[in-house]
Amino acid sequence: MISEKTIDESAKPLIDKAKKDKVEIVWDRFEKQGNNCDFGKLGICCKICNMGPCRLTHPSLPLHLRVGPYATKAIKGVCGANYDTIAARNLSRGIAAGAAAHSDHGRDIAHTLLLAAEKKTSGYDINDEKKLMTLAAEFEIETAGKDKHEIAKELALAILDEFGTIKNRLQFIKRAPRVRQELWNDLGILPRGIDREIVEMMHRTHIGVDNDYTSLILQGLRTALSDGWGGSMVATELSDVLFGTPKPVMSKVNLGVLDEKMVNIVVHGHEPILSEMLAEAVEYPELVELARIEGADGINLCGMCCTANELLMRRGIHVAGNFLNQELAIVTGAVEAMVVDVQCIMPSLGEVSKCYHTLLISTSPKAKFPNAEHIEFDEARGFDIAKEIVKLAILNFKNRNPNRLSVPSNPVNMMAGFSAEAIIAALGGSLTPLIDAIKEGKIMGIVAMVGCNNPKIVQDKNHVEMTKSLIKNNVLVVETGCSAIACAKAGLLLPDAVDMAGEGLRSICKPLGIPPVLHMGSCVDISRILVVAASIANELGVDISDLPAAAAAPEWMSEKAISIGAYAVASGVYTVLGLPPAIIGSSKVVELLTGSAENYVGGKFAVESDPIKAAKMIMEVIKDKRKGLGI
Ligand code: SF4
Ligand code: MSK
Repeated sequence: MISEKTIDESAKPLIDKAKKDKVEIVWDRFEKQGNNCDFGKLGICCKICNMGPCRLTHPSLPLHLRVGPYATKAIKGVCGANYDTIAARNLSRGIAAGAAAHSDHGRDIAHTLLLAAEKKTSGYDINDEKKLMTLAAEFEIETAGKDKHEIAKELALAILDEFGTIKNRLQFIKRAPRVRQELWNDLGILPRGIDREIVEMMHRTHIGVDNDYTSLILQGLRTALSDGWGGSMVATELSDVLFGTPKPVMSKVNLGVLDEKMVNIVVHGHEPILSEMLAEAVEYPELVELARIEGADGINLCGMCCTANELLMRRGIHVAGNFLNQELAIVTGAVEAMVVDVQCIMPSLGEVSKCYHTLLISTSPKAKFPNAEHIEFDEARGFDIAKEIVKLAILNFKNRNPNRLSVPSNPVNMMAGFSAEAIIAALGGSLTPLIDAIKEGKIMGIVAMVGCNNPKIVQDKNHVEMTKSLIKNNVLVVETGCSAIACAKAGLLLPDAVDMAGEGLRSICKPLGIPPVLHMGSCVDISRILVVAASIANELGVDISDLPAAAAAPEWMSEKAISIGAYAVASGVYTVLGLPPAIIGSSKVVELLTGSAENYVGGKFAVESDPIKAAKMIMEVIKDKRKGLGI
């Protein structure tokens, strides 16, 4: 049943159409999987060395896996690793992979800034000089008598140094409250270098290295912190320098943003580097004219997943959808080119695009796809490559099959662009009005709603229901990634959505003309949320863990989401997951992450798949924190 797959009205007819067109999409493959591997779900299988793969028996395994020919009697791996070591190693490796993805994205942006500073690119320059100067001051770069390119070069080099092993302390850590920095230092989880923590995590999880689950998890938290306060923050801040710091902007969202009469180009993935050039190229007069010659009304650029969020935040470019919408965009039969870079791009897209006329174009040297055309991106020729891609899309317009064309109508209006700077500007220049509203109880607290879609959950349902419940209880919700797109599709990212909010929250948002749910950007932009949380804590003279704040990832699926959850907890934030990570085979790892973690770092995980119950759990924590602050 389609209602068990999605609540997105623009997606529903296309799920039907995929079936009619005999195109296999994500829900079909999910169904074919049947039950997930029971050992995998519990996190008690290990394939770290070739004495395995090892799997351990467990009372919660189904009978046929405990008795009989497929059963295992082992309670330890061949090397002697127990439940706790195996579960902790698996989880920590997931954190390392997620942190690597975010941080390598950050490194690419830093590298682009360096090339732009050296004037070795085509199309890139310093866009936000104010942010450049703020960051230069933060990195103690002497600016007197230097031009912006010299300063940008020094900043890019200083930031590239954050990835290495010499400095021994990430610069952005200083943004956290001093008590938090001391706590991280005392626990031995203060991140030293971005690559260093990821590499050390991989080293520690090699066979026969770190075999103590607490020690593994602590290094997992340090690795995650090197993402949130390191790689992700680098990606956000330097993207702002290159492409501008977001300001409130109106846009449209859902698969209805595709236009039957236009050449449709969908950018999908995560990095703004190529997509920013494409946004310029679609306005290039010769290409606009070529589109007309080819019989189209014009060129329609729209986005998918976090590349969408990057373009939306800075340019108001329309958003076609979030993670589970990616194949459906092609199923419309109206997409001339889907241009992808890295992360969250389904390997199935090439197969799906073969069923229509869509060109799937991969662009990153790090990410190639079956059945895709590869046009490798190079910053030195950025604008030229973007024009080449747009031209290919235009020339593909004539290959559309009108009998396979079906674009949903009714895109939804939305507001985005809430960087930390934009929130402060909307509040009149400081966070004080927000802090006062929290103190007075008009705003009970702040919740960061983040993360993906997952076919295990009806698409968008938990993001939307949980958000609605929280705003009704006067909680300001800040969102990023696919969560923000989910709520945008449901109309929650509009100033009018204050009518769904409680009286207190409404009384704050309405006069400011802002929605009760603020879109803060892509997944790496969760670092913007950390900055706001740290600023509020600093203003109040408390730690982040004292704030009436929480985080939630109700439909998470990626390793990046594991890293995000881990740095939220390590930063002192109560974090509710809609689905459990694969650790439940180790009661000790579960207890550490959902219980005693709070004694160490002031934050902990909880798991609840019912969005209303999850919202209630968060409200309880928010009330407790308010009590703790005496407000
Ligand atoms: Fe098995 Fe140990 Fe090798 Fe893992 S590391 S596969 S538990 S022997
Ligand atoms: S894109 S990591 S599916 S949020 Fe950032 Fe969406 Fe999750 Fe990817």
